[in-house]
Amino acid sequence: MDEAVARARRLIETADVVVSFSGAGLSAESGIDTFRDPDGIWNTIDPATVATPEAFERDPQFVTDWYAQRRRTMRTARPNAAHRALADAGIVNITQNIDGLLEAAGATDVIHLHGTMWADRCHAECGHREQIESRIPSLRACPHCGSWMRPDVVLFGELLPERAWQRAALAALASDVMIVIGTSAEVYPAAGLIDAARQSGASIVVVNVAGTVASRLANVEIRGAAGDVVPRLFGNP
Ligand code: BV8
Ligand code: ZN
Repeated sequence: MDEAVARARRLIETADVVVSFSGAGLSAESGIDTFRDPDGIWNTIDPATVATPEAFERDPQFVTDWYAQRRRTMRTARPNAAHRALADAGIVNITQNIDGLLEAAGATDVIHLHGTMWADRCHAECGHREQIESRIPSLRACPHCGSWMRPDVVLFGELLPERAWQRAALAALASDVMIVIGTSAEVYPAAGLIDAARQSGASIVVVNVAGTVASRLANVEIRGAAGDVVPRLFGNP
């Protein structure tokens, strides 16, 4: 691993623009379940029953309760050393994660491709949105239009937030190095940013405990846990 870390550090230190692209593996060491690992979320529940607009319309109470249980877990989670290193690096952090741990670590430029757990929005998209502070809400009607309120996350089959997508695409295309951390790179269009960055000349550094479809795009692949590896990419022990 040391040789790969040294190569990755040279790429990062000589780059003008470095961005990160992260998935659930970035937060695994903070105690938040991933999706496609053997003990992952999608191995315990079918995403078609909780993570699609049809599932929500079919049973809004069930989906709301499922997200409430994930919010309770996420609320106790703390940033790990990888979140802190990315925050301290002052780079653009593109993430698929909805847990807010990069901001909790002090990151100021985080692009959320799949939304956030810490807000609810109107399912009918009337524009009403509410921050979730402490109390985790139960199912309730939108006070503006009477539709249902639901987590402000991107469900399967839903479009990604336009502005976030544009910002992420520009950042990926402008990058000299993209550090791909803790993602299976199987969910589109988000995962397409890795190849887009590579096609526009970026070097790809992949940090993962296992091989993924992103492995074939990597200039440097480092097998290891994000909390161990990412601080070392920025010169921390
Ligand atoms: C879209 C909800 C356009 C939020 C998620 C059929 C019908 C409709 C759409 C599709 C279809 N077929 C394909 C699609 C497109 C679909 C898609 O890509 N599906 C895939 C699965 C084939 N995409 C969409 O639907 C997207 N929208 O396309 O809109 C459109 C619109 C209308 C009509 C047609 C098209 C929306 C995608 C967003 C879906 N939302 N979840 C939530 O509750 O969280 S998906 C879910 O996957 C999360 O968002 C997550 O962010 C995302 C990616 O997963 P990862 O983060 O990579 O996590 P994973 O567990 O997979 O991997 C973890 C990795 O970490 C592993 O590699 C592991 O080895 C590693 N790891 C573990 N521990 C560590 C570690 N690494 C380092 N250190 C560690 N300690
Ligand atoms: Zn509404």
